[in-house]
Amino acid sequence: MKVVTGVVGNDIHVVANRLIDLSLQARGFEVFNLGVNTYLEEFFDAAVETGAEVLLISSLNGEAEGWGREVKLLKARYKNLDELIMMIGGNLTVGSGNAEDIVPKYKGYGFDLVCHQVDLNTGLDQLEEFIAQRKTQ
Ligand code: B12
Repeated sequence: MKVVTGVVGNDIHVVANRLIDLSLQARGFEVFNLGVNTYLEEFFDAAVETGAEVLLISSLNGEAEGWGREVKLLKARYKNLDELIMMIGGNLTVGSGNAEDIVPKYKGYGFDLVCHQVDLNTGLDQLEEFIAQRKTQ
């Protein structure tokens, strides 16, 4: 299964991005890693170009909260992305914040899976469960 990943916006925190790339590969995914400083348009362009089934976005400095609001509007401009599984994780707000508030907000932005300050492997387990459930539907 193909996954496009990267760190959204003007965010240069690269360590988790490298770990995500390696961990996805270890789980058998084909990874297209756009790295840090990636804009939303670039994610959607890459999803179309590669035919990816999953878009996995990281945000570590918290600026995804700004970008997130544009997700639905932008995605609607692309054809054939209705089935794209949308996942986001890292530090999803600036400063402190709790998952009870943050998760519904990002689901409203159009993400299927939201992992605020969740360990990477726990998040990737959730992704695999989500994919398995979708296959049975
Ligand atoms: C190293 C670091 C830097 C380095 C980055 C070097 C580099 N090129 O990577 C430098 C010094 C450059 C830096 C700069 C800044 N940083 Co900094 N940085 C850190 C620090 C100390 C460690 C980050 C790291 O690499 N951790 C190791 C990795 C493995 O862990 P992680 O990033 O947390 O990722 C884990 C999880 O989040 C998860 N994960 C990540 N993405 C995803 C996605 C999914 C889907 C899932 C499931 C899980 C997942 O997986 C990882 C493993 O479990 C953190 C504080 C900390 N202790 O975490 C601050 C921190 C991330 N930085 C912060 C800030 C504010 C900045 C600056 C804005 C500071 C400034 N005023 O200039 C700038 C931002 C610049 C920019 N344009 O982005 C804040 C962000 C706070 C927020 N969100 O509100 C933090 C949390 C520090 C703090 N407590 O204030 N930083």
